[in-house]
Order: sequence, then C-alpha cells, then structure tokens
Amino acid sequence: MSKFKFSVGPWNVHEGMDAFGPAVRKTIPLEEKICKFSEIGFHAVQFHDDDIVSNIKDSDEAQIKEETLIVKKILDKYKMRAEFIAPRLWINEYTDDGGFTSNSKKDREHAIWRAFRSIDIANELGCDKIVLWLAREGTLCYESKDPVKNIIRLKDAINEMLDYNKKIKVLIEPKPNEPIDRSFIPTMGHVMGLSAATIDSSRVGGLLETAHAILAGLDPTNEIAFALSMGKLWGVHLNDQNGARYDQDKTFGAENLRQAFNQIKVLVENNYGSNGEYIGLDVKAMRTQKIDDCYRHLYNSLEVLKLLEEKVQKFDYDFQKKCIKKRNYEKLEMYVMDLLMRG
Ligand code: 3MF
Ligand code: MG
Repeated sequence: MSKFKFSVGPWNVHEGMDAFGPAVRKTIPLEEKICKFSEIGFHAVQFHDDDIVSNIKDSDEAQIKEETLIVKKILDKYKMRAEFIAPRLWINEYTDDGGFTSNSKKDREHAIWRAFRSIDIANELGCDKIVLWLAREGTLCYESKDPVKNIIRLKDAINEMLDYNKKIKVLIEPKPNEPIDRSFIPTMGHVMGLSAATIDSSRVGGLLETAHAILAGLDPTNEIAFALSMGKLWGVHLNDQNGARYDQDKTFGAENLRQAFNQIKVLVENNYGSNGEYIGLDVKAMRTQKIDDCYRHLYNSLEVLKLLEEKVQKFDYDFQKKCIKKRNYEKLEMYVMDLLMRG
C-alpha cells in the first residue's frame, strides 16, 4: 500500500500531436478520462481552466460557474477531487507574447482576469490551489522585454491574486525554456525568491516537475529538496526526461531509475503528502501508442513509483550510517545499485 495520494491531468491522455505531426488519436471526453483515472488508482485531477470551461476567454462569470458545476458533478460521481486549477495562457491569442509579462497592457489585464477566474473555479470545486506554469513569461527575442520590469510585474500579478482571495495558494511550476527561449522563472530557487518578495509568502509555493529540472541542467531531487526545506513543496509533476532536449514527459523512471528512486526517497523521508499534497504525474503517452491502450503510461508510472516506494522502505539506514562513518561512498553507491537491481 502506498502512503501517497495521486493526481493526473486530462492533458496526460492527449491526441499525440507534436511539433512535426498532427493528432494520431481521437479526443476522449473528460468524463471518460475521469472515470478511467479513478479506476487506475488516482485520487484527484489537475485541471487547466479551459479543461473545465472550454471557451473561458469569451465566457462571462455566470457561464463559468455553470460549466464548473457540471464538472463538479462528474468529480463527485467518481469520488475524485480537484487538485488545482491552472490558467492556460499559452493556448490563447490574447497572450501569445506572454500574459503577466506581455508588452501589451490589454494582454496583461486578460492574464490577471484568467488567474482570478481560475481562483473562482478552484473555490467552486473546493480546492485551494492554483498553479502558474509561466509558459510564455520570458522571451523569444531577448531584447523584446525588460527583464527587471517584468519580474516585478510577475510579483505584482501574484500579489493581486493573493489579495483577490485570502485563502488561495499560488504554486509556481518553474521551467527554463519551451515554448519560449528564456524563461524569467526557470528554477525552484527563482520560485522561492519570488515567493519571498510577495505580500504573503506563506501562500506562494512551488510545484516541481522532474523534466523541467533536467531541462535546467539540475537534479530533480535537489530541486524537490530545496522547496521541501522551505516548507513550500505543495505539488510535484513526476515524469522523466532524456537530457536537455525538447520536453518529453516520459513515464516516471523510464530514463533514470536511480534518480527516480531518490525523488521518491526524499518525498518519503520528508513526509510529503501529510498536509494533503498529492503526487502528481505529468506524463504523456508516446505518439505511437494506439488508442485502445492509451492509458498505459499512467499505469506504468504508478507501478514504477510504488515499486520504488517499496525499495525506499527496504533502504538500510544503519548500513548507510556505517558507510558514511567510514566515508566508504563506493560501498554505499553499490548498495543502492544492488537494492535497485536485486534487492
Ligand atoms: C508543461 C507543463 C504543463 C503544466 C500544466 C499545469 C501542460 O511543460 O508541465 O503541462 O504542468 O500546465 O501547470
Ligand atoms: Mg508539468
């Protein structure tokens, strides 16, 4: 039995399009996905605002509430919770050059309006978290935006969200690049710095995605540990990634099992989840996968995760202590390899 609770987003079962090819699988309706998520063993769903209200950018507040209540009924039917709402500003002609850091005042206003609507939806669904993946908050052409002014704009935007609702928690999901070239908030350290500068840093934390840390050239476990040490790891997106290429969102552990083990180890050791946090996945089915087994990457990620959790339970801390005392790190390292391969 795992000690964790798990979440997943509807976008994790996608149509398979990539930068060079069109969709290869048909769209699965939201209710069907939620039903399947619960059957696979997930406890909560991560949502973008437009997963709930498809044409949110042109909807009024009454329409938004009405459509949210439809999704709430589906969640209740399958005894699933909403983990968070994230404004999807990157698929939106109003915020093509970023939202909170756009050079256009009208775009910046739209971004804030969307963040407020995400907070309203979260309220309606009984969750207290919104996630900001700051997808286009940075530059394609370096000289096109003033970095200092725009990082201050990001801080001001978060302050407006904190002020708009006194209970909401804002989780920032850092990523160094893609779809933009250079992001203003590329790592967990940046997230923590930004949090500290807001009017209520106790409500601004982080969500760490494995692949994003690897894209930044950093170790995902240490990124997780940094946020944990500040008491601000409120979400994770576990997946895997083969080095600094395009964002791959591979099955958890499929690329680097030892690194995956250490992510679970640090989460277990620090009692992650004890305040209701979920282990979220952000994994994508391969483009080659047929529709009739298009949830396989979710089954596989959960299975790898639970097997690694068992390995963590078996980890011999006395042996570790002895190795550390003798400074025999070669022995400790082989012990970990042995645990993963034979143990
Ligand atoms: C992109 C991501 C995003 C975020 C999601 C929730 C589409 O690399 O990781 O997934 O996780 O928007 O914040
Ligand atoms: Mg993610």
